[in-house]
This record gives sequence, C-alpha cells and structure tokens, in this order.
Amino acid sequence: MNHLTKCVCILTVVAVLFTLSHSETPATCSVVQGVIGLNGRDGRDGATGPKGDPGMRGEPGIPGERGNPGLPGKVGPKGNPGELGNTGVADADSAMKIAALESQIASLENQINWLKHVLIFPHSQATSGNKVYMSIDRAEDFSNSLIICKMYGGILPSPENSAEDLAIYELAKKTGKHGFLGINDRQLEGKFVHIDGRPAVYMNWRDTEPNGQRTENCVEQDPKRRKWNDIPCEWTRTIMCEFKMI
Ligand code: FUC
Ligand code: CA
Repeated sequence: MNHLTKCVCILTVVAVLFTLSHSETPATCSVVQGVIGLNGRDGRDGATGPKGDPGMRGEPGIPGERGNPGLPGKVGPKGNPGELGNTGVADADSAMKIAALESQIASLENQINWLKHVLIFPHSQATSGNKVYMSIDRAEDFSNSLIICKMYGGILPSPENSAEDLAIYELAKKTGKHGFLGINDRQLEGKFVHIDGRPAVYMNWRDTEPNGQRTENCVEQDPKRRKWNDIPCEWTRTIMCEFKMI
C-alpha cells in the first residue's frame, strides 16, 4: 500500500466513526473519497549519541639534562710514618757521589761550550792563561758586538795585562782587521773602565791617544802596531770575543 492510499483509508475510517457518533440511524458503511492532505513536517533530530572513546596515549617526553657531579669524597686517612733513614755514613757517601757527579757535569758542560765556541768562531783563536779570544767574520758597532759576545757566554776582549793584550793583538793580526775592546769611557769622559765597571789599570795607547774627548768613547786594537786608539762607539769593527775557560 502506497502512502496516498494509506491516507485515504485513514480519512475514510475517521469519517465513518464521525458519522456513527452523530447519527441515530444504524450505521451503514459508505465509502467517501476525502481531499488529499498536505505533506507532514520533518521529524525532530534524534537524541545525542554516546560519548566517544578517549584518544591514544601521547609520546614519552624528551629526557632531561644530566645532573651536576657529586662533591669529592672525604679526605683519606693519614699515611703511615716513613721508614727509618740511612745511617749518617751512607748520607755522606751519597753527598760525595752527588758532588763528584756535579763536578763532572760542570766539566762536560765546559767542554761542550768550548766545542760550541770552536764551531761558532772558526776563524781565529788566541789564548792567554785561561782566556780564549775568538773572532767572527762580521763587523758590528760596540753595542751589537757586546750583545753577540754575551749571547755566546763571553764579553768583548778586556785585557788586564800585557800577555792578554798580546793575545788579542795576535788575534787581530790573524783577521787583519781592527776590533773593539771592552774597555771604554762611555760613562765618564777620560775614565776608562772594563765592561763590569772596574777601572782599566793596564792600558796600551798609541802616542797621542786617547784624543777623542766626548766623541770617541770606545777603544780599538790595531792589527799592525799592537796599540790602542779611541774611536766612536757607533763605528763598526770585526767582532772579537773573550771567553773564560774553567
Ligand atoms: C785615527 C786616530 C784618531 C781618531 C780617528 C778616528 O785617525 O788617530 O785619534 O781616533 O782615527
Ligand atoms: Ca782616537
């Protein structure tokens, strides 16, 4: 049965019932065709559905930073007392051995220095007593010559007597060049002193020297005449150095 037919039948039944209730005569079922009704309204929305399931568990968090290191442990217990020392005789023995070794080391150091000097100053050598004079084939002013001699553990030649002056002259003769002595009057005009400030007692001036007054405060050895002359310290001269051997 379609929708329209259903409505017609319902209206018919209603009409019959209405007629029966308002008539005194026995009811006779006569079918009357009614007017087609309008469409009904849409039905109301259904009730809200049940609550959904909870979501999935989240990912675990990133691990935190490492904590600070703990404090150092407590100080350990005090150590046991040391063993008894050797007897006095053994100590003295060791001290003597150490002294002997130290002396040997000093001697070896001296020999090594000597070899170094021979290698560094191969050109010319001259000796007087324990002093050795050597030259380098290079010309410098007084200050630089002094620095270079010091660098190798020496000084500029500073003769204390005739023998030493002779040895320095022999060296100058070998090089054929004038060379500075350490003796100078840079500090006080006319007062000639050694590098360490001691007054020069032995001197070997050429006639009329020293004559430089304020302008010539350094001294050169003459390679031909074995005599000294005062000259300006700024002039350059072939380097001669003096080394003391033990
Ligand atoms: C020689 C010396 C002078 C001066 C001069 C620079 O001529 O005789 O005294 O030292 O060098
Ligand atoms: Ca002079």
